[in-house]
Amino acid sequence: MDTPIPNDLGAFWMPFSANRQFKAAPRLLTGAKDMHYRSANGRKILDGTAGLWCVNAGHGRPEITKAIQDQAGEMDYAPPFQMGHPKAFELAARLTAMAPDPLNHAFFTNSGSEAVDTALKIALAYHSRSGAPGRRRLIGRARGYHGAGFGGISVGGISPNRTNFGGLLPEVDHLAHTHNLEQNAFSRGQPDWGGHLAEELNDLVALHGPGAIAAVIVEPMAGSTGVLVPPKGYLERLRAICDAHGILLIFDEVITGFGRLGASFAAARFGVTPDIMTLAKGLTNAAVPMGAVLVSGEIFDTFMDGPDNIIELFHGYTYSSHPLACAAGLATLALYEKENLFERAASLESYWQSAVHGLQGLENVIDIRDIGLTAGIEMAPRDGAPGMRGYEALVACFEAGALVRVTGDTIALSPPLIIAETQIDELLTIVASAIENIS
Ligand code: PXG
Repeated sequence: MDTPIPNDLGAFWMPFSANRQFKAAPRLLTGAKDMHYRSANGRKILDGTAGLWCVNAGHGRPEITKAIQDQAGEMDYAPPFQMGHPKAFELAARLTAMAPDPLNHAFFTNSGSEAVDTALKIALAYHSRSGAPGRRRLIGRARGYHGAGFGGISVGGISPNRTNFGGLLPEVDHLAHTHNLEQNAFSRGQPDWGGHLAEELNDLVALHGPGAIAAVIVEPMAGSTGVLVPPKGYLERLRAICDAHGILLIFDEVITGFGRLGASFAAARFGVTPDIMTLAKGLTNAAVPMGAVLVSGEIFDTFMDGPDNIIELFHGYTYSSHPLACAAGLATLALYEKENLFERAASLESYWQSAVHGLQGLENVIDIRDIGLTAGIEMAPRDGAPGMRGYEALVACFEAGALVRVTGDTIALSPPLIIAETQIDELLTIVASAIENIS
């Protein structure tokens, strides 16, 4: 029997959505298991986006469900300020054990946006406390997405996310993005061209002086603006320039963490370790909201120098390290390990790459890019109607039984890491026929 559809969609102000367009023709999801959603009218929808880049272990995993249920029965909530509960410490220990050295300490938040704001505040406070209070400038990158908080939209580089919201944070600059169709269209994996773009950071150091920049924040692979894969040598160069000038490097791994790129983190895949890392999404397989900020021992220790009875960082949230989120996180990390899901993603990468690049040659497709289990398939915008081809592709895929994500006219794919090769074929067949049917 079909699940009843709510008859009044008016009250809910939907986030990052065209509310009126959606409510005129709603796409409601009412169930999820493994690789599939179920729509309100009972159709099975293949999940090509792991929800929103977050359900890395697939939907409805019983181990995670049970851990959340058990925790809810045992203790629903514990205050995180001046109190603790065991799973928070356990999760921090497990998470930092997975992360590259020296990222040895974890601060918990409830979302990626909060993780980013937390990371920026930690970076500023670190310099303040280590004798360099003049380091207040934050550097983001064009086309970067770092969540929806004021910190995140200030360092973020997506214009509609920034306009209408006042003056934002002062003392922010942006590096150029690395997307270049002329040089890099249809690159497989990391593009050859563009490593030199990191040198712009040197220009900003020269402009503002050697002691002005606190931190640089980048997504190692920019997800939201359409899977922008770092050019060869780019991240390495950023790291070297940061080191040369005492600038903290922050990797926003909200999307790239937890196996998405075929390794625990992008830092491990690319062999470049940041000083601070932001996480969310796959941390709990998205079953309970949670984010985290990992910091190096040196940063943490800088805060541990005053009297023992003084709070070291005046920052935190009511739901930091919420017991249900910690339970979900522990079960999720255990599942990743038990099923070797990061290795599985790595071993699927070449099959995935061939499948997505198989769409080259379709009408209007001007670029295909990939890394790990992600892909961006970019279509030329229709004259006078940018974004319409993308939206029509989303609707056509949904009607044909696949969930994809679009940003502008780029289709972004990021399936759960449990996807089978036959399901990769099915997903790409649906995407190809959607593109073929769009004028
Ligand atoms: N950083 C990055 C790199 C993200 O991708 C956030 C921070 C913010 O996380 P929260 O949990 O506050 O949403 C994100 C979120 C998309 C899309 O369509 C991506 C995100 C959110 C919404 C849509 O690509 N990523």
